[in-house]
Amino acid sequence: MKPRTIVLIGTSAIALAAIGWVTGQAAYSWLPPQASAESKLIDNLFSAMVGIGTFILLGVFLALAYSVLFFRAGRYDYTDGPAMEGNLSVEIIWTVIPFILAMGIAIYSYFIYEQMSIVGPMEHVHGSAKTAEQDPGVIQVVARQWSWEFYYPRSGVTSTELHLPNNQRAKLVLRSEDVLHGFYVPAFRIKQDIIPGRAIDFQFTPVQEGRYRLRDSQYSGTYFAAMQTDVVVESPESYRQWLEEGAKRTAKPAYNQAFEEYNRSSGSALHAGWKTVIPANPPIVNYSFTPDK
Ligand SMILES: [Cu+2]
Repeated sequence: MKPRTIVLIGTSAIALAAIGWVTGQAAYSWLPPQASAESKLIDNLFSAMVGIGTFILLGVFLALAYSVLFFRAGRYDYTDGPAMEGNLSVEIIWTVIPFILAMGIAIYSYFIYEQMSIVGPMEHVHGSAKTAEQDPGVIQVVARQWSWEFYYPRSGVTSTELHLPNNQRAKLVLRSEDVLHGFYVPAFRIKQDIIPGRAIDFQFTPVQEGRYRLRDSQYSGTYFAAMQTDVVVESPESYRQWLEEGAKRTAKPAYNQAFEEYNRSSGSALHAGWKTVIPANPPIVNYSFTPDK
């Protein structure tokens, strides 16, 4: 290879690496606030992958542009290009580099997976979940078509809004009474599918006080989009007060968008007569989530 080509490739690689790094840094701002310890880890991985992706994308575009600009056929040249049967060094390069990149991303992801101390699939469903069920400090979560219910065993409080103390490990046991649902909080960058008939142990650490949206990440039927609520992360002191206050409140049926919409629509004259899943009755709780907070 001519020294000029080597210099050209070298400088463009450095320039692309710089652009990749800058884009990777910018990627942090594309995501919701980092409200959990897990979100910081995930964002680092996301940023690294955006940076590598940018480097590869621009590298390919640059190679294409360079070839089109400097190696295109003359105006009236309709001959075929030289037949190329393969080039071992080029093939080794374009095999080894992606291999190293893929291995690097895989190892880094596993490293983050470990740091998030996600429990393994079998332990997840059988081992610790059993113990978590008996632990009064663990919040019991029940998903139904189409509502979330949270039960705090130690205080006996029930709510359709999830409250958590800041900077403390949140321990939940997730259950579904009907179909697959997904416990998904974008601000925490965590998602856990909930399987009917299984108690799934789930943990994470909120690190920023605030109100964040919990959505159902599974298509669990007609009103799955209405299966949303808020996660409120507050100081341990106001969390304690919230529980204390809750234990004194009379439990009553919670606000439930799916239930309301279904009853409103089933009253209307326009009825296609299609069979549909009737929403579960709103849970009877001390605290009810309302969307306008
Ligand atoms: Cu659902």
